[in-house]
Amino acid sequence: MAKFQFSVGPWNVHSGADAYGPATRSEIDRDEKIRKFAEMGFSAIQFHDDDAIPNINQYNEEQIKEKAKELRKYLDSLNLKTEFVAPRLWMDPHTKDGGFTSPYEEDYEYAMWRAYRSIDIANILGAPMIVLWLAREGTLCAESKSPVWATNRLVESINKMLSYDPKIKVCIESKPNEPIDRSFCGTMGHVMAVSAATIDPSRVGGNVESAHAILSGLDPANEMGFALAFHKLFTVHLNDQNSIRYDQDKSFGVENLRQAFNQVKVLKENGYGNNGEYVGLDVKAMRTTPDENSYEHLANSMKIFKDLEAKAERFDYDFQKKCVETRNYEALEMYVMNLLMHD
Ligand code: GLO
Ligand code: MG
Repeated sequence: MAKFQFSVGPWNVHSGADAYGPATRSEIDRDEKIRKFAEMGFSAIQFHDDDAIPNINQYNEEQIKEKAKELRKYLDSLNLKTEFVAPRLWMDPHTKDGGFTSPYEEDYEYAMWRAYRSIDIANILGAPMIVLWLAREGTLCAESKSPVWATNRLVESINKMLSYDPKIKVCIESKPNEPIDRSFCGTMGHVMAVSAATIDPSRVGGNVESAHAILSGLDPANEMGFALAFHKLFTVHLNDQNSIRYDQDKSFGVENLRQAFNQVKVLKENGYGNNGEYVGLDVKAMRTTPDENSYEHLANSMKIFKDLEAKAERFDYDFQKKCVETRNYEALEMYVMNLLMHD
């Protein structure tokens, strides 16, 4: 069985600015972060289109491809793969009201331009898919957009991406809210339904982020299991989250170890990774973290994952079966507690 391989994005090391205060750490150069990720044992990098090509709006299609080729050389020199490219539509003034579901035609055209460019960049970097985190595809004012129209527009937009490139996969990262109030594609259930409505469902899947599932009031391992049942768990964004509040992106497992264990277990049980899927981390350092510990949350998340993997390895399926046969779920639960609490 393939060993789990890890991936991460440059945004996972950041300067600590939040909605209420400025940066608390110095900025680190993108290529320096990437070099450090390789040293830490990551196998692949996740990119926003404008992480790969900073100031992407200033360049034409050919220039973007040329710049992507330069980045590819750097990644090859470090023996790193690219997992995906994601159009960072939420940052641009054109898409302040969403892109694929913007009521303005010019914003829609711009969003599609960024999606096509992301596909071009993914092809050059050797990534099989683009990720759509649909940050602003929803409403701030509930009456401003029809959810029926918006859902159909989303399917239409994905169909255009699938037609633009016959091989590219489109992976939707669901999230119920933040920064938008009401998202059109909040859970894996939504993602699977959108996938089924496209012209090639086999190329449209999901990215389960632990924190996003928790924000939806759902269990992340169950969300992963649901997508796995349809062979559509294209990637994961592991992290943790204290209940339904602002999106926290805590280190994996620090808030709810049993829930984290079950995520590792469902991935392991279902051969996740055997088709080249990565264990993606989407974690942020706490704002108070000093410069010298800028990467610690990543190292911690990886260590917690690996330690839980070792626990999952020891999971006694015979005992589990016996407990189910006798309906002794108290014993099964205590077995899991003991497994997690003791060596
Ligand atoms: C925010 C998302 C974000 C995406 C990333 C890739 O809530 O989790 O980090 O995963 O931008 O599109
Ligand atoms: Mg994410």
